[in-house]
Amino acid sequence: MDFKSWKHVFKLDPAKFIHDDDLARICQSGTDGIIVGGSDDVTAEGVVDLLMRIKKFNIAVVLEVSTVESVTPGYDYFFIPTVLNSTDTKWVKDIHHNAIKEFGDFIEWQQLIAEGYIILNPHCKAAKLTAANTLIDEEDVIAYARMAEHYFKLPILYIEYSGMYGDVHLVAAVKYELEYTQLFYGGGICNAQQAKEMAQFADTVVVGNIIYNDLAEAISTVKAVKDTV
Ligand code: 1GP
Repeated sequence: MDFKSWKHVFKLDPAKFIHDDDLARICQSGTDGIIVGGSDDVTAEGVVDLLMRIKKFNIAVVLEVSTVESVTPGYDYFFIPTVLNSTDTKWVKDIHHNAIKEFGDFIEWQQLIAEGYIILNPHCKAAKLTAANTLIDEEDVIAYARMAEHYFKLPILYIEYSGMYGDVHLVAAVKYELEYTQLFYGGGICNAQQAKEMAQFADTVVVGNIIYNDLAEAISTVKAVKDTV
């Protein structure tokens, strides 16, 4: 169940419909875990409903928290994004501060895992929502990676290209900087070949939207990642 060994995960959006049969195929695909997360229309009902359906399968499940209201018990971990290239401190630490102020006495700290995000697709919803500065070059990204590894000592650094296949050279350059911090890559993976390419460098490959567009291609990414050494 330890996320540190995860090579492949699927990210399911609680605001999107997934048929029971398709969910079963995802959960039984051999993937290492399921992340429940999305930035739009995330409601407590949507999150609970999806969690209950995933819980029928023997698979680790994580809530990637986008709104405090959607937090419910039952997850193996809660991944908490802090957007390193956001220009608004709200998305770096203010929402976090408010939540801890309100719920700090009840938090199971060992279940909380901080994720440093670098959002690099300017057109994705997360970039707009968090006012991410995506006009950054490789040097900037490397500096964020060093900040994550050496300064904040974050357990996870997440290179996020949501909806767009990213720059594999950049992912390779970031990986070169990281030892303790686990590198997640997510964005635009539509087939096994792309999954394999990113798996050469990312510790953990995240596959999202293709689940809803082409389930067979989505499933094919599991073996592609697992076979990459
Ligand atoms: C989104 O990184 C994930 O947060 C996955 O991206 O939906 O583009 O696969 P895609």
